[in-house]
Amino acid sequence: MALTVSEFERAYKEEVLQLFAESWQTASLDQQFAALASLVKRYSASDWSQTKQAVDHNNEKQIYYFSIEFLPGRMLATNLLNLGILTTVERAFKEMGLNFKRVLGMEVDPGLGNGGLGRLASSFLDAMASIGINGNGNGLRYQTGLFKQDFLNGYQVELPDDWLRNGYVWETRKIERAVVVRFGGEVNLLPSADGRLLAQYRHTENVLAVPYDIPQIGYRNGHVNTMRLWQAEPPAMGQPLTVAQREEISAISQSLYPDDSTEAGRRLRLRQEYFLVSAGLQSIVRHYRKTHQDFTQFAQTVAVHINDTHPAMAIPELMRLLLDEVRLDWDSAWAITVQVMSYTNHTLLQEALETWSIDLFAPLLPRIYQIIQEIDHRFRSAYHDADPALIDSIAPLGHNMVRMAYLAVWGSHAVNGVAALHTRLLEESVLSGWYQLVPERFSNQTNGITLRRWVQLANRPLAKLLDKTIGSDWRRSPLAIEALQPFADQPKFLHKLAAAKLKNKRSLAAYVKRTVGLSIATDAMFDVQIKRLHAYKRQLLHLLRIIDQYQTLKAGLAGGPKYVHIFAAKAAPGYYYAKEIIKAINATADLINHDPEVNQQLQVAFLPNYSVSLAERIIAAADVSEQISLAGKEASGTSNMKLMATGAVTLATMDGANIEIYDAVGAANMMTFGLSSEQVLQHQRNFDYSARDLFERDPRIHRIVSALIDGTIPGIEVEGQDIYQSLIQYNDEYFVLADLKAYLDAGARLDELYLRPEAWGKMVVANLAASGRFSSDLTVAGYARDIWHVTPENQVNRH
Ligand code: 26V
Repeated sequence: MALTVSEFERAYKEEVLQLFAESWQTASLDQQFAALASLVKRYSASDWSQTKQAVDHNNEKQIYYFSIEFLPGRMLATNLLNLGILTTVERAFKEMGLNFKRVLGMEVDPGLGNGGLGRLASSFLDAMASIGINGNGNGLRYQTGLFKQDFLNGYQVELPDDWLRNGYVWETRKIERAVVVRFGGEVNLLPSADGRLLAQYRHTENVLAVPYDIPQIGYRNGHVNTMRLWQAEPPAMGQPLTVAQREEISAISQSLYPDDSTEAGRRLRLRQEYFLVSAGLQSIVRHYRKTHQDFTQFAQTVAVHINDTHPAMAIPELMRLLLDEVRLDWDSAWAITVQVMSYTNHTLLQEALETWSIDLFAPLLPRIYQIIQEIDHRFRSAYHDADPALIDSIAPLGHNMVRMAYLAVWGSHAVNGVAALHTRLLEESVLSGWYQLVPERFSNQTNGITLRRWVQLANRPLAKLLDKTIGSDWRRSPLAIEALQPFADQPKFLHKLAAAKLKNKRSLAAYVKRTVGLSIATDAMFDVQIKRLHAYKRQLLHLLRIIDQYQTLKAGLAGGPKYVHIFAAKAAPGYYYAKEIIKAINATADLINHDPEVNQQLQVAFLPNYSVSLAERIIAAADVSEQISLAGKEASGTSNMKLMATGAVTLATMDGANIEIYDAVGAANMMTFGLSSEQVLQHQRNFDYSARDLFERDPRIHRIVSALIDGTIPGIEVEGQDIYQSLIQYNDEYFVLADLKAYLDAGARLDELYLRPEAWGKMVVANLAASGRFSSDLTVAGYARDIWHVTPENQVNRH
């Protein structure tokens, strides 16, 4: 939009006055934020309304991205950038003598997700708006988000995230769009006048689903989509409810599950999933009916994307609506459902694949269960001449369970994995039976990231340098950054690049000092591992390398660059082992940071409360990106992409999207090591891996691992012992010791390169130049073409 600095200043001052009866000079930072955000919302309102009108008027297809998690991050800077008024507003704030950065910092960072899956959902919403697709988010408005993490004596403590305390400026409550979601009770199928059975519900628990809409502003294209979050409330009318009944209802949107794996509270989780799905689909069907007489156009105008299996009940729920409310026959309803639905799988880990026991499922969702039985029955009959053992092993119902992934594949016309290796492994293992049956449904759509957030906003020194060096096309066309490649050989440019990195390191160092009181050396290599804490992600492997570095320094064998190891990671509250690793890292950090014999060379900072906004601070400052999961376990990873896009060099196993980064940058510009997924599989099949052998035979490994139990690291008597046992006694499930030697060697090679600034700079440039392909704009363009069958208004191409 067009806006001059003085126009904006006038509007802003008036906004402060109107909202708070306060002059702009005396407004608090909170008030400054609220006024600016409310102006931005106003600026986007007409585009928002016009986008919605155009969709209906032209009967355009809409994508609904169903996800139990979203991690949007702070939205003010993004919205200003996407409206095209960021620099205008910055200038105005400067002129008024106000601190723009601090105002941005006043915004809450909604933690409505756990990690990569939720962040991906939000990056897709940004991308859909930005390439001009009508794509809406459908999620839950959790009252409390993911816990806030703090450390007490090195242990993780969890604090509630009361993110709505001061209201959420971007949302609008739409009570007139509320729908009722029903649970439990009984269903009777009664004969009706049309000769078909009519589902009659009795004694159901009725929950009011109230939508809150948030605008999702496209990048400088006037396109504004909607993220809709549902809140569960007791209905205003009907039977009076007891306090306990009301609480059971509110509990549905009360809090985000901090772990997808715990047994506790499974019923509540199932209620959350159905609530999300039923509310979303009811509102889609209701909206469609406003402009259509029949359902012949439904699949041409609606696509529902199922983000992991959590919303897979969208399949039977749409069937329910089409059968019971629209009164279509089964075959028509099923044909529409399959055309509408598509499903992304996000994990190969068996323990994370969702199943529901029928004992739990059937009483809670009786009609949905009936429909799933029918789906299962018809699936089995459709393949009656196929191998019965195969069909039995992949049917939606089996072993007294509803198997959500299988239901999702059968009810969708498209299924995808999130990186090339992940998709291949899905086809070969987790979903191999399905791949045999319906191979044409499978495709790969490698994940992507919102480069605008991570580079344009979170790395201003780099963004400025890019503008000066190759012009500003890269801001709109992600692949335009390839023009940077020739500068890999220009020492002057490399010098500027290093200066930009140093600036980011200084900002991060100031933050580290402020928050954990540690002064980190900004002339050190910043070696970063940021992601959820999971055994398979192997933060432990990183810790063992730090112990090795410590022991080397203590032995008086210096050499190598200065290091600052930076961690950020939350552990699920019930994940005991992950919490022990956190304690072990914190204890090691304490030891190292306080030892004057080593702390000039080596430091370790574990920053509490990893979140989107903390990631924005860390990533810009990173030199090395640790992506060291056991091969075959990390579906994709996305911090790997964010870090390479900011010029960090990746130290990685051949896992997930690391492989695609490797393909993009070439062997010379990334450091890979370790077992391949095939080798891991082979060891698992042959039972020929012995961690104890490695420990006993390799003196270096022996020395490193022993530090966990011999008192070297004070304060981890219990944790050190447990971790040691997991490696030696229980034979190291995640092959940490198997990869340790290769990891140390790869690290040493990286050290040598770091000590040669020109060689390092060259690698950095190669990474930056190759980063464009990981834009989620391109990823989403792939979904649009292969899965949703829509054409973006703004053309973006991957190749
Ligand atoms: C994994 C595990 C592992 C063991 C115990 C419990 C548990 C629960 C959930 C999960 C993963 C759930 C799905 C998920 O978040 N997948 C992540 O999706 C990202 C976006 O596609 C992808 O980059 C990550 O590699 C993938 O882990």
